Amino acid sequence: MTEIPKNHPRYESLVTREQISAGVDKGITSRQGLIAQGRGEAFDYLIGEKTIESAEYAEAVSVALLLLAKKPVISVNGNAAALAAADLVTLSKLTGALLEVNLFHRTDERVKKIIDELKNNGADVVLGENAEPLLPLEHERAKVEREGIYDADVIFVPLEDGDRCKVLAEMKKLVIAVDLNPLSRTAQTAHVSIIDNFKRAVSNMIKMIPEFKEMTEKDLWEIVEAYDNNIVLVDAIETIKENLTAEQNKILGIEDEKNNNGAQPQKEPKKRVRMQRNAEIAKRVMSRGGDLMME
Ligand code: PTJ
Repeated sequence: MTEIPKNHPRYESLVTREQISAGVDKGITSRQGLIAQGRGEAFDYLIGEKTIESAEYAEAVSVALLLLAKKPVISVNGNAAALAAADLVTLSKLTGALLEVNLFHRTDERVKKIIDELKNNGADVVLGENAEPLLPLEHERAKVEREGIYDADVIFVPLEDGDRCKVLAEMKKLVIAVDLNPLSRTAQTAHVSIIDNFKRAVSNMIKMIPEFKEMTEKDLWEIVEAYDNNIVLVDAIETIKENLTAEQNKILGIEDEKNNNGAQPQKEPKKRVRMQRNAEIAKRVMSRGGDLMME
């Protein structure tokens, strides 16, 4: 691995790149995973390389859902394993979710290596080796374990491809996806779309769990039912637009709203309003899945 100096302005991003590249060397990550990471990085750059408020909100709802689920499963691919194997194991232990390896560029060897990686990071059981083509898909992601993804009520899918996300949603499963691209089919098909860097997302979720575990089921359902995924998608796109406008203004020498008479920029209040609207539009996306889980 290339040594990245800690004071490099883009330290986190470069370390992540090294992790993915090391994943390829270990045979965990596919070469295509390098390209996927590049696309993710580009969107992370546009989003500001930080967890935006709406993403944090989606992460909180995801924690609530994983705790409420009867059979939650975390689907692990080559990129997720290279970036955050230890955190995925922690998330699984804290929520009771099963870990299952599910790959687009599937080889038995890579499945085995990812299972070993998760076990080396503390996992007891990892599904994936006995997968059968149970999903109506023409590619290898169709292969899932009956006891795992096939039977799950809530599935957490980092860096998904849009096809499987759609199929899982059609099977009435609740899908939580992490994808930095708010325009991707995955982000637009999932019930909860976390528009955040996968590493930040999982780490944030782990930190939230103790507080959520103190809550009653009723409180958790309230959080879930008040959620509207469209607001999260719109907010991510809005953030990108705002960031691009700020960059444009910088080049044109136009003063930022922030610098005008020291007043706060419009961004925060505007966002708050968008979030508050959320409660009013409650029970649209999530309540459908919620009802299913209550059956
Ligand atoms: O390990 P496999 O064989 O299952 O293959 C995994 C990849 C990721 C290669 C495969 O699923 C794939 O080709 O995915 P896509 O279609 O390139 O989609 C990946 C999505 O994840 C893109 O929309 C990226 O913007 C997004 N992405 C990439 N890196 C990150 C990310 N989102 C969050 N965090 C990241 N670190």
